[in-house]
Parts: sequence; C-alpha cells; structure tokens
Amino acid sequence: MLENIEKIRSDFPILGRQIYGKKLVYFDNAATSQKPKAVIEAIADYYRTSNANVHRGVHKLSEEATEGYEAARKRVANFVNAGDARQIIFTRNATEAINLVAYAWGRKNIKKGEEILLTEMEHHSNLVPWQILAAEVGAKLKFIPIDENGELSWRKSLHKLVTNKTKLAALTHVSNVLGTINPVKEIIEDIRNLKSDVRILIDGAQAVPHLPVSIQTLGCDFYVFTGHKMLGPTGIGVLWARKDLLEEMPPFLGGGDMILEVGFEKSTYNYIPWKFEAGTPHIAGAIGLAAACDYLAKVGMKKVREHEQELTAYAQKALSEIKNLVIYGPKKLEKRAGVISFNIVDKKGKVAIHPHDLASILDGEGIALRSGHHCAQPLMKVLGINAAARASFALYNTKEEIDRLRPAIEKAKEIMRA
Ligand code: 7TS
Repeated sequence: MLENIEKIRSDFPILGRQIYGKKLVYFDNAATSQKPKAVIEAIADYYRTSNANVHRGVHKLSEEATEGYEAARKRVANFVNAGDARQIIFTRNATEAINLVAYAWGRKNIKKGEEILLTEMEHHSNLVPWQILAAEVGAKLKFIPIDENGELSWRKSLHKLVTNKTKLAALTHVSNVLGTINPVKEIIEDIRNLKSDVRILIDGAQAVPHLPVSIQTLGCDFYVFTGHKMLGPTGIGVLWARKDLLEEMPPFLGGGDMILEVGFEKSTYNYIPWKFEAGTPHIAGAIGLAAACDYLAKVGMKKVREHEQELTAYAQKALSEIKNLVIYGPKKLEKRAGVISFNIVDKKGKVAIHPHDLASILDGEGIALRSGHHCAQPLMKVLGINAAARASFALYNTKEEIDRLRPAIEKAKEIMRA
C-alpha cells in the first residue's frame, strides 16, 4: 500500500462525501477518476489569473495563456515519454483521438479490400470509428480472439490474421472490462515481423492512469489516452503519433488556429501539432491535465501500480469467498490491472442478479460501481453475458473500502434471493 495513503486521500475533496449517510466508496474509476485539489486549483487558478485565448493576442494575458497551454503539452509529453511535445495533439478525449486517426489517416490510407485488425476486447471507441471507416471505403475488420483467461490469444492467431492486406492494427493496452494488460510491445513486434508496414494504434485510456507508460519504447504509430480517467478534467484527451505520419496526414477539422494562411479558395495548414487543433482549444483542460500528470509523477507510477495491484489481489480474494460469484479476466495478478468485473450466478452459471440491481443495492450502501455492458458489447457476447458489475480501483482506494464490498454483495444476494 502507498505509505502516505491518508495524505493522498485528503488531496481528493470528494472522498470526504457521505452518500445516504455512509462514507463514499468510489469504485468506478475506470469510468472516470476523481480529481485532486492540485488539478482543481490549477484550473481555477488559470481562469482566475491568466484567462485569454491562445496563439492570438500580443497582450500579456494571451501570452501567459499560450505559455501555460504549451507548457502543459510538454509536461504531458514528459509524463508518457512521448519524445517531442509536438507529437502531442490535444483532443476532447480518447474517442476523439481515435476518430481523428480514422478520418485523417484512415480515409487517406485504407482502401477497398484492405484490412483493419482489432481485438475482441475493444471499447466501442476503438471499434465504431473503424466500422464507419470500413463501411465507407470497403475495408474489412478482423479480430484477435480472447482465450478462456480473458487474455488475447495473439500468439496462436496473428500469423493467420495478419495478411498482405493488413493496413492497421488498433488494440487496447488495458481492457476496461477484463482488466487484462496486453503485452503490446511484444504484440507490435510480432505484427511487424509478419508485415513491417502495418500501422499500429494503441488505446491507452485504461493504461496511462494505472501503469508506467513509455510511449516511445512501445514501437506503436499512434497512442491515445484521456484526461478524465487519470485525475484530470473531462473534455481533454491526447493523440500521440509518429511525427512523419502527422506531417503527412491531412487535417481532421478545419478552422482557426490550424492554418498558416487563408485565401478565398485555398489555405495552407499550420505546423504540427496545431494543424490538428482547430478552433479555441480546451486551455484550462490541458493545464488541468498537466497538473494531473505532475501529481501522478510525484506519487510515482510504479508505486501507483503496486498499490492497485495489492488492492486487486485483496479484492480478488474477498470476492472469491462469496458463493456463486464469478470474476471475469485473468487470474494472474501481473496480467491484470485494477478492474474487476463480476456477476452473481445460479447453479447453472446463469446471471442470477442483474448487475444494475446489484449496483443499485451497493449504491444504497454508499459504494459506487459500474454495471452494464461497459461499452464493450461484442466482448459481452464472447463472454456469454449481457452485462456485468465492475469495481475499478485508483491510487486513493484502500483495503478498508474493499472490506465494505463483501457484506454489501451478501446483502444484495439476500434481498434478491440469489
Ligand atoms: N478506450 C477504453 C479502453 C476505455 O475504457 C474508454 C472509456 C475509452 C476508450 C473512451 O474514453 P473517452 O474518454 O473517450 O470516453 N471507458 C469507460 C468505461 O469503462 N466506463 O465508462 C467509460
């Protein structure tokens, strides 16, 4: 456990809240994380002291806002070892970052009959943009299957799935349902050994908040993540891409800030990263995200990972003591992040309490967790379920909070006679 956990908890004002007279237990971190004072203050401070539009005015405030925004880009770049900060494009979220690649890179590069390789465990955000693109250009989607442990069965399948038509592989770093940590570096190497020019996008929405991530060492072409799951504000996300690809790609959205010169008929486009940041950006969001990166870096991502791993082991044990509870995803701790999806089943293995009912009863106990398909409906199909309950941890969670989970689930079983 993090030795200064009480201090860390006190940095998050919302954790002091009572829900129905009970102390809040927040286990919905995979949906969005809570925010520390440092982030809330950085945003408020920007609006209080330096608010102005960026890259435009020559006045002092505009200069300060521009400096704050561009310094935020550097701080975020450092946090994920992105190399050049110009490779960091600020977007609204991970979803928009993936759509940017699908529109700007995909439409130019993927042709009829070519193939896009995905996995069975993708969030809809890393599936639907490719479905739209595939339908438009006549490309084909293929999927790396998962095995009975909820791990990608890539070693057995890649040599069949990667063909001379494969143009792009887009896969998640960490599953938001199974918690599986995919060995993306090895998978990328294997794909490249089969076909060297496959472009590879990694969805790091669930990885960057919980693991040390060094983008440059992964060997991917595109990497996306989202601010609000990593202690930052909503409305800010990141696309990282190889510089030569960004230079070649046409813009995603047109408008202010992304141009160098505009004529009545034609325009020339700005340098990267601004070419991809049309219109007034989320300046406060970028500054808030940089504050979140600084906060996480100060705690240390290795320590965050260790803390969450310990919580996961503790929760796995506590939940496995509950009769008729099944946990999805890898059993081995080193293969999973702090996401535990589960169901209460009957003797035949069928879901006995709808996860929404379970989550409602737990809500009554002050415990916030997510239920539903978790925006991964194809994965639900593979698992043979429609929905699951999901507890997901962050650096501020504790074993004492997990201790409240078991009695609450037992109570739900009693109420629902399961
Ligand atoms: N990719 C993964 C793996 C995710 O888990 C999510 C959000 C996204 C992309 C999209 O992030 P956004 O910020 O663009 O919305 N996952 C979830 C979840 O599991 N519950 O709520 C949102």
